[in-house]
Amino acid sequence: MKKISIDLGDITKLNVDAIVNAANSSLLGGGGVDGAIHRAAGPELVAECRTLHGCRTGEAKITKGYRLPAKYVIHTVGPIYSGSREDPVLLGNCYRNSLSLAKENHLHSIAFSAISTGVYGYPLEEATAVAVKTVTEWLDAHPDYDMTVIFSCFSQRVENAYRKELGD
Ligand code: AR6
Repeated sequence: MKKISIDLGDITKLNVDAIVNAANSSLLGGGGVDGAIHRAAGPELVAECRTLHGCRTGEAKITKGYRLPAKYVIHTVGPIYSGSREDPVLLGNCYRNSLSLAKENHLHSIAFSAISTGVYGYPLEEATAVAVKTVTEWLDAHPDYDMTVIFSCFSQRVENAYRKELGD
């Protein structure tokens, strides 16, 4: 069975153990996928987020999913694209730390939004390459752990980028 798949649509509809939010360092909500997740989860989500005292770029924190079909939300903060060598390192950290946090919580399915590719300005093809490489490496490093990964694509353009990168 393939461990990685692509879903074209709204991440808030996915029935998985965890969805990964492209948050900002306050963790108190925002626009884009962050706004959609908070709206769908309900006000209990921001209440729990307030107890977490923010999140640094590249790190990840977990909350319950509340009114979402997903059991948990993993909040990670992608880099604001600058064109520096740090960008792919920080973006890779988002994917790796989210997967490790999911495993620590005994979760077995995770859906990622395309972190940093909206408001944060990361060029889509470059970000997709980092996402696919980091997730593939993590899965290869944990062959005995059952984890399925969905790349949630909100537009055809994003889906095309993932299909190309995955060779589908
Ligand atoms: N489901 C799946 N993907 C979505 C959805 C959705 N419902 N809505 C948008 N996307 P962005 P960033 C895609 O801007 O670049 C927020 O204000 C979107 O098409 O949400 O990491 C935060 O609070 C794009 O491909 O996140 C931060 O301040 C991807 O999600 C800042 O934006 C990411 O776009 C984070 O910026």
